[in-house]
Amino acid sequence: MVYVPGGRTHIGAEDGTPAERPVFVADVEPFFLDIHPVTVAEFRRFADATGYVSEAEKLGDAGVLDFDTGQWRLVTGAHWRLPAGPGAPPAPDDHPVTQVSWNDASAYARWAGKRLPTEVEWEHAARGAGDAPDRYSWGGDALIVDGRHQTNTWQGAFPGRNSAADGFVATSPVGRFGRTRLGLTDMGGNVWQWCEDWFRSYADRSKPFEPGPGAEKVQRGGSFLCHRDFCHGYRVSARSHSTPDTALFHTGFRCARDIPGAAERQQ
Ligand SMILES: [Ca+2]
Repeated sequence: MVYVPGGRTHIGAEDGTPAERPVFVADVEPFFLDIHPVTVAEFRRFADATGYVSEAEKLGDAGVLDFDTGQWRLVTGAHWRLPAGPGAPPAPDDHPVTQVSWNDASAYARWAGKRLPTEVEWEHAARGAGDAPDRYSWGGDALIVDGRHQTNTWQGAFPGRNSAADGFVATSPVGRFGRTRLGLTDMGGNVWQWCEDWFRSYADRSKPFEPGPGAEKVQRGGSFLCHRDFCHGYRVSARSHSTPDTALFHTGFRCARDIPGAAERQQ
């Protein structure tokens, strides 16, 4: 894990989507954050040790995007071992685990003695724990630096033509892209990552909230499906959301951990 210093960070982007506004200031305590998303191999160790059965495995299907139409469909037999279904190759060990619901991610985190990050922690870390105004977590505003792709996203026309100019049609090995100034990777692109929070408007963030049926959890980071002209979800301020029982083949997670006594030491 990486030590993420505490500090004051502007959260959101006034030039982002409506969900990213209004920008607010947050004070964040130090914490540890996984260097990269939880991998298929790591999730397998959890499943083997505990006998855990994921929600997609219980339901018998999970969400896969049809690259040609851009439409999501439920594929029978898709789950974290076979993220695109039985007709496609199994998930490689060193890729981020996908087809895990928020509930699955939380169960893994508890087993590992960790927790999911809050979205404020996630953005604070993506901004280098230094309130960096950069659009992207690896710094700056460029997707290609010195001829190298900095992130695994969608190149070409969306939908219909995924040119995979970055080398990957779907997920990529963790650590391949986007090293940040804190040493984190995959904080933009590859897979969306579940956060602890319920998804709410920033304008309502201080108001009482009781999650009802259909309430959704926050996802951060963008994925291999994100196109710059559509969701552009790999910006540090971008947000997505889904119900906590939803499993999709472009969504994974990474874990955080508290530093005992950090809040007291910071005061
Ligand atoms: Ca790609």
